[in-house]
Amino acid sequence: MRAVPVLTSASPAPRSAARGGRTRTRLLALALCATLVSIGCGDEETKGDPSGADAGPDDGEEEVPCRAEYPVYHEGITVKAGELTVSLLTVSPEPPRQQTPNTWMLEVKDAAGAPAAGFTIENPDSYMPVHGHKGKRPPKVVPQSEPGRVQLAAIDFTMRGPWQVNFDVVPQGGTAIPATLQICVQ
Ligand SMILES: [Cu+2]
Repeated sequence: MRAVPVLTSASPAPRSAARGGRTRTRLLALALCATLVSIGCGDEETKGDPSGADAGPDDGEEEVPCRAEYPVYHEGITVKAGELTVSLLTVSPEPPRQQTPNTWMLEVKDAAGAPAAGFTIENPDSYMPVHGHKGKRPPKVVPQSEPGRVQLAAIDFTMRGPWQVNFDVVPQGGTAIPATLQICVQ
């Protein structure tokens, strides 16, 4: 049994376990950089603290360029949620911007292409997958009088780069369907 404490003290396992999620995120970001050969990524290794001593959820995170699946806002960005289709009608500011409240208008249509009725949008949030952090606070859902429309207000993006806006679409009498809009924040 003498070997056990020796192994424990010599092993980095406890530290790794405590920071597992963050380490995975950092590795993912580095892997993306390696495949993209993109600018700015090299800084992660030199400037970033490999011991992971950064204090906050996005303090000291390097900017990451947007890949093709994170488009700059344009007309026609949609996501399916079961039978329903959610379109991103307008964004303000345009393009979406960091560190300011963003307001998005969504339009939800049914399978026949008509404005959907009786649905709700719930649990909205903004999330930056490459760093594994959210915005400072979740957006607000603002119901609209026009059929099929709902506004997401005060969407928070803490930095530039590829972001997701996630929410549940709950059809009338149905169960929640998770949906994600991916967009490049300027
Ligand atoms: Cu970030």
